[in-house]
Amino acid sequence: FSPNDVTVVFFLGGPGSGKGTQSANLVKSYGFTHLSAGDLLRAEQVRSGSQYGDLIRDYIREGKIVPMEVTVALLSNAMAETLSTSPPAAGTKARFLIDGFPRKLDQAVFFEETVCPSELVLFLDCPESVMETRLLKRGETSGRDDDNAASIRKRFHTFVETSMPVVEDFRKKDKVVTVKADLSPEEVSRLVQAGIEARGL
Ligand code: UP5
Ligand code: MG
Repeated sequence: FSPNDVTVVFFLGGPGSGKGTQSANLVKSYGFTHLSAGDLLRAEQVRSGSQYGDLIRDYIREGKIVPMEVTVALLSNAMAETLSTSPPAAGTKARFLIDGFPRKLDQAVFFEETVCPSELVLFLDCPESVMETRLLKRGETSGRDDDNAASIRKRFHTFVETSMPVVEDFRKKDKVVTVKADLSPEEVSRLVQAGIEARGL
């Protein structure tokens, strides 16, 4: 597909900041197609015949970032699939909310050069203590391999060291809308919507 056919918004924020929760609202209110890089990786991990299953499981449990060739292929395939099954009306673009990607500077560059430049970056800003409480609670029932104290610590470390520089880089380009995320889901949702509308999306 051509970059001219799509609008891409990156949705970033630490582990447990609420990206998945808020994405559901944005799909309803703004007609985005939600693509969570983590969800796509978890689906690929359990897909029978995948050559990447073991690799993805190990990376996720260690809170490390899966090599970008895998993630970018999953994302661009999902975008192509959406465009072919439900093409946008003539004269309009398909809108994609890409949740949890890019997590490393070179991934941002690679995606924007080979797939499509982003229009906007939404960043959920949340203290680690709040995210930790949420993830430990979710871990009681989520079944996610990385919702345990040891993996959570590693995810936070990777986020600070490797993923925040992506946000800072987009900030320099004035592409980032930062939203305070340690509020109720409803309050965060209102702030996210206000941020999106202020940017005319
Ligand atoms: N919750 C949400 N909002 C709340 C609120 N306002 N108040 C109170 N509670 C709130 O929320 C987390 C929990 O908090 C839920 O129980 C929710 O009800 C509650 P959620 O909306 O799921 O937050 P989210 O930010 O989506 O958290 P998630 O755990 O999905 O974030 P991660 O970024 O850690 O996970 P992701 O799935 O994106 O990635 C997992 C791993 O995959 C990475 O660590 C990495 O190993 C790998 N990965 C890559 O390698 N490359 C990629 O590009 C992407 C992922
Ligand atoms: Mg998520």
